[in-house]
Amino acid sequence: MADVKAIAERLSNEEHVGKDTDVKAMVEAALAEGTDLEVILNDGLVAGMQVVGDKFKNNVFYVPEVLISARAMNAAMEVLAPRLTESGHQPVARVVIGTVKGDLHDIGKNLVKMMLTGGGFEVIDLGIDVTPEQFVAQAKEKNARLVACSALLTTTMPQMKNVVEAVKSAGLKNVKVMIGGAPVTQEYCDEIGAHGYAPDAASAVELAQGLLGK
Ligand code: B1M
Repeated sequence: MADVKAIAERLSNEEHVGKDTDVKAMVEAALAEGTDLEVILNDGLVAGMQVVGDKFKNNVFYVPEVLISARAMNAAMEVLAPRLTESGHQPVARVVIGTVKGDLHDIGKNLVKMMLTGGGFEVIDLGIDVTPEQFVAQAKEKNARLVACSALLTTTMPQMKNVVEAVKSAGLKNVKVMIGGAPVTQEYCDEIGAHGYAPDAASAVELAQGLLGK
């Protein structure tokens, strides 16, 4: 039986960060040995990304290390994802993510996307400059449970309020709106009636899980 904990360790250990080919090869080896797909995903990749998230929160890792670990996870997911799909595996939930209208900053949004993916969510990335209508249309079409909005400018933050209102007007009662970005605060979240705010990418995963009761 493959040692999937070694996959988590390779993803999140400071000495090994960046060895994306190693992580992919370890997942391939675990698959070849017939290791359960969910075990590889949850005890290997998701567990590893959780450690990465904790290290990021505690300033052990910075943005480059998180991006490198996430790249390794993505490389491994290329091998694992088709097998999971074949086996009928369901993601934790589907999330539609984007940077709001008028805003072109995407580094933080991409980190949140990668951490959510590492947390077992299926993330549909709408990119930057996303209108409230696009968030709603994609949430409906993809049957998403979460709409995740990022904003880095004080001038574009009000677009988050427009997203909250658009989701409400569309009658998407099961869809939660979560927000984040450097100028965004819990106070602002409460003011516009969004369901949740996370200050960083690791907290975004906990928030997403909490909002869906996972
Ligand atoms: Co611009 N920019 N920028 N910029 N930029 C800022 C944001 C600014 C603070 C710089 C400054 O003046 N000191 C300032 C905003 C001021 C304000 O509004 N109060 C600013 C400005 C003014 C501008 C322009 C208007 C400049 C101009 O053209 N005159 C212009 C606007 C363009 C536009 O969007 N329409 C502009 C352009 C750019 C670049 C294109 C050059 C580039 C963006 C490149 C890119 O993203 N692909 C850029 C950059 C890089 C920055 C800074 C330097 C860095 C932002 C960043 O990536 N941080 C920034 C100054 C700074 O922050 N020091 C600045 C790293 C990233 C990991 O952090 O995005 O905060 P962050 O994400 C964190 C959390 O916030 C959180 O998790 C992430 C990881 O922990 N998070 C979420 C983010 N989204 C979340 C969503 C969640 C939950 C958590 O749930 C959904």
